[in-house]
Amino acid sequence: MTPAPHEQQQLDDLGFVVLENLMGDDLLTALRRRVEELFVEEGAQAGAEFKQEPGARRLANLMNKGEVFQRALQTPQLLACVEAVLGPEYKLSSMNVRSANPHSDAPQPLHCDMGGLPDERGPWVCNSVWLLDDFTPDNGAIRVVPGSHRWGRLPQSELADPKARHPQELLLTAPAGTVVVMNAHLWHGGTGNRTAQPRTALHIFFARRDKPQQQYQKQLVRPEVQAQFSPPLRWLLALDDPHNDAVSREVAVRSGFLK
Ligand SMILES: O=C(O)CCC(=O)C(=O)O
Repeated sequence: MTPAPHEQQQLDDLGFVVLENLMGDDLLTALRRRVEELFVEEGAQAGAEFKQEPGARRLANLMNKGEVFQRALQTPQLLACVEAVLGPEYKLSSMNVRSANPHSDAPQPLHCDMGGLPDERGPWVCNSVWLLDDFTPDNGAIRVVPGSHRWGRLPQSELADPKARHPQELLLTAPAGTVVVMNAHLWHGGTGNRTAQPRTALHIFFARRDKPQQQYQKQLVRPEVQAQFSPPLRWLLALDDPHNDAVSREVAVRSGFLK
């Protein structure tokens, strides 16, 4: 499968594409239910395998935590867009939830994921933001600076205040069920949630296969869960890839996630 020509063009020119109603009602309902269950089950530990953030609830390591996440990862239109950004040699880097708390005013700074610029082979990170709630002008929708994935510069080295409004930024508002796929060298960040309700998104994050995973899946996903994965899922998680073992283990140790 390949993206429609207008989707490909948006990914190339703007750095993102908005896929409305990609989830369908069943998947949206199942994702919401499982995410809320996990927040209850994990309590204060939620997100601890990766990071916790003031002003937002987080979950991490979701390939370990339910079949519904496996289903989301294997959505053909998603993978077609990821391949359009990274080429055919890509893999899952991490799968997390970020839920901006009610009345959490502070925006995230504009950033590129993994703090990285494209290298001589091109882009190496691609993110997808799964809207589990409507994203509205007030509830912490994600902002993006269209075209910035091509600038070859990082916001933290260019901007006096990466948290401030950028003159070219666009706020991505869309209904729950939408998936935004972006070249993750695009300058982006969550905004403040000025409403009384949380604003929840699932992030399915991909890397080019030569780069490290943000979360080393082979170490994080329990062996009994891995044993049930189909060959395409094993490929997506790079479970049988010695190069991934070398690069992702090293990063996991350096970050303190693996001793
Ligand atoms: O969920 C969001 O609003 C975007 C979060 C994001 O860009 C990040 O945590 O790196």
